[in-house]
Amino acid sequence: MIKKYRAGTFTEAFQRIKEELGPDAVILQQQELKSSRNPNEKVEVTVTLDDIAEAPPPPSAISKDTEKLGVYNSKGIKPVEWRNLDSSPKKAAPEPNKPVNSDKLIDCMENTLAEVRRLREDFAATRNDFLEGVRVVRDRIPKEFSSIVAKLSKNGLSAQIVQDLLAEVMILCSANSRDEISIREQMKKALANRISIAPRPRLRKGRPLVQMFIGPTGSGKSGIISKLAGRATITGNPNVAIVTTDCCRMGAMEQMEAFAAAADIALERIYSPEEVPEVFERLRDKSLVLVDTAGRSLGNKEHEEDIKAFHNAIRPDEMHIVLPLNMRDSDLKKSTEIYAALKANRIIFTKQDEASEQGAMLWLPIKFEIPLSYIGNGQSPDNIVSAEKEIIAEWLVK
Ligand SMILES: Nc1nc2c(ncn2[C@@H]2O[C@H](COP(=O)(O)OP(=O)(O)O)[C@@H](O)[C@H]2O)c(=O)[nH]1
Ligand SMILES: [Mg+2]
Repeated sequence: MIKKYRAGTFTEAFQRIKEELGPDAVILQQQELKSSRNPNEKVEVTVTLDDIAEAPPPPSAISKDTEKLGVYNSKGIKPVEWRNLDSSPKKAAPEPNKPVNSDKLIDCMENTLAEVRRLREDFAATRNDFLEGVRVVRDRIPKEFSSIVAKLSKNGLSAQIVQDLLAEVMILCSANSRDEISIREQMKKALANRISIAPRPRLRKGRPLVQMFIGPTGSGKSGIISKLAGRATITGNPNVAIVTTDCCRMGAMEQMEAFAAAADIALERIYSPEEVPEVFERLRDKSLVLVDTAGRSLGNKEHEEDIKAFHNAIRPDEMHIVLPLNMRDSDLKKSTEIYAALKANRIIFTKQDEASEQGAMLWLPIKFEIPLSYIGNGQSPDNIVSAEKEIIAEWLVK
């Protein structure tokens, strides 16, 4: 039920509503009448008794000039002060689409700024605590171990890995055998236990072992291939062939052709995956086939698709990612992520001789669960080593 009450003042109207409908009346709307023919009707109040959900306060709680009736909106209940509305100043209801009050906006911005300042102070305090923690940890390292810890940190191994290694070595080196040589030897053992090495490739009869090499431009792929081919012929296996898919880049082909001719090694060029079966049919009697590829900038999707297509056609026994050890850690991670997705299952580091940090030889294979196969350590044809735990551990403690 909806009812409208007209009166000279809101007080009169509310008085009548209270008398007729009692405290359960719900005010839906109240308005001043702009043009009324009856001079005694200046206001109009619309009420209902329908959607009451909460009992109003008991009559004893109603004071004379602040009488609390239930004043509700249609969605819920809002007890409001039942005042003499004619005498109290009217509060303007917020109008939709009206610009936000600029004082409120300034208040809001000041609060946000205060919060940002507080967060900045919290962050500075946390950072100081952290640095203090690092200093305390360093100070707590027995001084006999500080030199080896400094070497590992200089080689780019994280504090967490170093701490882990140190914990093991401290247990292995009893208090009376903590001389520099013993600590170094125990550390090398702890490192060697963690270095991940791929099984040695095995040549077999009837079908060549196929090794494919991928990696960024200039990482040393062709260099590794010529070193491996040279090493195979020198150690008595002349039955080696090189296949290259890097046929378009200026100078790349000429370089490989010159090497193959000088070393008397068979060289095949493959321009598209469709040519793979025919070329590999010709190489059926070889014992080792080394596949060179072109390198491109990171994230080149076309290049990734090419590698996938060649990989699917060749189906190599081993897929090696060739990475220069002097690359930044973040780039090593990005490259490995991309090439691991292209089914790489071996890591080769080149330019070991030029790298100021050797730590990636430990953490990268662990992080991606891809073992190391070879290390290139110079530009001469014999600057290649099959990855060996002891050799790498030695580099890491230098
Ligand atoms: N110092 C050093 N230079 C290397 C090594 N491996 C490759 N290089 C050099 O890196 C450059 C690029 O090598 P290359 O094999 O053509 O890279 P590719 O583009 O991946 O085939 C050449 O100048 C190589 O001599 C290495 O182990 N040590
Ligand atoms: Mg090359």
